[in-house]
Amino acid sequence: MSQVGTTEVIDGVGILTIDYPPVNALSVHTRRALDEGFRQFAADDDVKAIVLICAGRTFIAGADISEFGKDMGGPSLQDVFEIIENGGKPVVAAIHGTALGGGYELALICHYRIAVPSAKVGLPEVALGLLPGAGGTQRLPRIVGIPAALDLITGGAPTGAQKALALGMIDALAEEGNLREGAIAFAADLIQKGGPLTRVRDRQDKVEPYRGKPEIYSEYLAKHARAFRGFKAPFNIVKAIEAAAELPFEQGIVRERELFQELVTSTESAAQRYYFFAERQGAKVPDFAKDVQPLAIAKVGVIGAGTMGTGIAMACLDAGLSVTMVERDEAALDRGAATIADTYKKQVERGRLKPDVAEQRLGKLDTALFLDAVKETDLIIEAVFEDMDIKEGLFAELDLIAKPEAIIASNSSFLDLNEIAAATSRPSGVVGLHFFSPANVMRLLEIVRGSATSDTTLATALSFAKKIAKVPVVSGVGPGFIANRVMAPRSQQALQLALQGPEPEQIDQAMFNFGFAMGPFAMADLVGLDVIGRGSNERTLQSDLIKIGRLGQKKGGGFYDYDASRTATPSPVASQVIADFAAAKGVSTKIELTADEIVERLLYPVVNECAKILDEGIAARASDIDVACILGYGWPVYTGGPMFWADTVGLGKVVEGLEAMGIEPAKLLKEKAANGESFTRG
Ligand code: T1G
Repeated sequence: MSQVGTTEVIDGVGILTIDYPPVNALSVHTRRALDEGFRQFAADDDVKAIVLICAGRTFIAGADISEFGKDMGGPSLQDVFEIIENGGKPVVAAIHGTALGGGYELALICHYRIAVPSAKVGLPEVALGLLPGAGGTQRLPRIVGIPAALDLITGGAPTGAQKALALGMIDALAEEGNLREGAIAFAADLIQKGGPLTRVRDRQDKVEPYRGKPEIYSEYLAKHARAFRGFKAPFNIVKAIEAAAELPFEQGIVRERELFQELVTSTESAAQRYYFFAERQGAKVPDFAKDVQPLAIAKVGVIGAGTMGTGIAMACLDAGLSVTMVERDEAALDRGAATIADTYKKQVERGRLKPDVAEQRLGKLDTALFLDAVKETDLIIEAVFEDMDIKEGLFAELDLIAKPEAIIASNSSFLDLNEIAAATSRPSGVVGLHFFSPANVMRLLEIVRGSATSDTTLATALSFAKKIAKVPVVSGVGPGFIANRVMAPRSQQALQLALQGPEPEQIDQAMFNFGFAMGPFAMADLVGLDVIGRGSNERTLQSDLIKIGRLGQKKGGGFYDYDASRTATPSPVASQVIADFAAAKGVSTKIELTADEIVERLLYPVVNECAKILDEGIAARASDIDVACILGYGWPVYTGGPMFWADTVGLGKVVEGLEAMGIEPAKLLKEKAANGESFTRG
């Protein structure tokens, strides 16, 4: 037996334990262990039933994503599944942690599934731009029916054990912490009872009622058009599930394999698999700090009860932390506290949050008018007005109040963290925690490392990010850090282009078709032109629009006109303001561009800025920049982010495009293009 699998036999029950850290992925080692173990039990007459169980943190969490695109080696998943499903002896999958993707498909091959209450099962392949390629699209519908299978597989979210039991995704629950005994007893009972073995593939009762109804699938795709826009996998998943209703099992499996092959060779899936690892890579403590013990964070002080302060407070409360929110202005403090209470109330009303959990969270929120209230907190996060004098004064005060080992963080989106840290006697304990609004929803957290930030502070910030379910990206100190800085050229280019002819709606449409939720002009109107243009005194397109009372969606329209339901229409007034501004700036050349040309004009400069911050060391790796843009700005994940996308386009083409625009390509970009290298292709 390979070291990954161990076998034993107890009273006629063969037990195969898989142990392949960290998540028992279905690598070649695991497939070999399964193959050997099941062949051994098939040949052993003493074995009358089999339990498949895993060691470590979880049941099998799926195929080994790192194997895709390489020679997989060893027995194939199909060969292994064949031995299990048709070995003639009842097989019980004993599930703890998560049985996901190929792991849950393996459980569906088994004749029975038993799980502990804390376990979760699911088919999340859609997040990797794939579909369940080991029979999941054919077997799951035979358990839960077509409608539920459509939701479960195009959604990809795991299902908790209780609900899985109700849906039939598992057959029984074992006592928490007693899975092995529970599974052996379940198998022993099967031996006792005897009787025919039913394979999931042989079940028809859940799919028959949906046979010959193609409208189910067209209606489903129409209903989810917005969510599926730009992706490939959901469409192939729906086709595969339709095959489960329309075709005999064996033909359905062939169809599934065809549809899987289309996806696994697509750029979209390559991008989404790249992103899976990119998110995790950025969250890792850097090697130089890996032996450092992060500080324990249980109590958080939040200074400022505005939009960001209340969002940050909720992010911490949602993670079970205690929060003391301080705001000097009593009315503002009351508004902040009311916002938090109201948000939880709405979540309870919508059934998204249990009332007792909302109570628990609110019970951990204290509010105060004085900074002294945060003297016992482990981490203090300031979210006050973006003004250096205000922040320096506040940090100096906090330095005198906070515990010596407390970390003080700034939520600033662009101010120099080193300057802020210098206002304290503890620069090693100062870090930037740049949240994106709404802070309790957006998953990106830019961790800004100052020149004096210690390894312990950095490791604690990364650990805190994971605790509050954020995806951290570490940034050096520089204006706009990572996401805001690299995405700024997109807006700048859009404004410049609008002066040369293309209307805002044409530019926005090109960005929407590329995969953004909305274009820069629609975004500016949504955020508010007074917010977007805040801080600059020079005359801009925004200032001209603000001057005539056009602040965006909230007041008087902006680049677009809006009706009472805030539906946007092109604005002749805004077009005239743009024309007048262009004339005032002496811009006379009018150009016509295709959508692809608009994409190049707006996004090649973004790639250029990415190359600059990589070269400057503001970002440690290209994939961090991709994570920041995908999570911070909704860059379409199926393109992998600006760096992965630039490699797909070809760095040489990007360099040529920039030069044609009169933009000097970044040194690193030119070097990589000249050397035929890439940013993200290993
Ligand atoms: N393959 C390879 N490595 C994986 C992996 C996988 N499937 N899942 C996790 N890892 C690594 C991960 O990179 C990290 O590595 C470590 O394990 C811990 O992960 C045929 C085609 C299971 C819920 O999509 O959702 O099956 O950074 O930090 O937060 O139809 O991992 O330590 O070096 O995420 O506790 C389908 C993906 C695959 C599940 C655990 N399966 N994994 O979360 O730990 S495709 C998935 C997860 C497939 C079949 C198809 C999560 C988790 P490192 P982690 P976690």
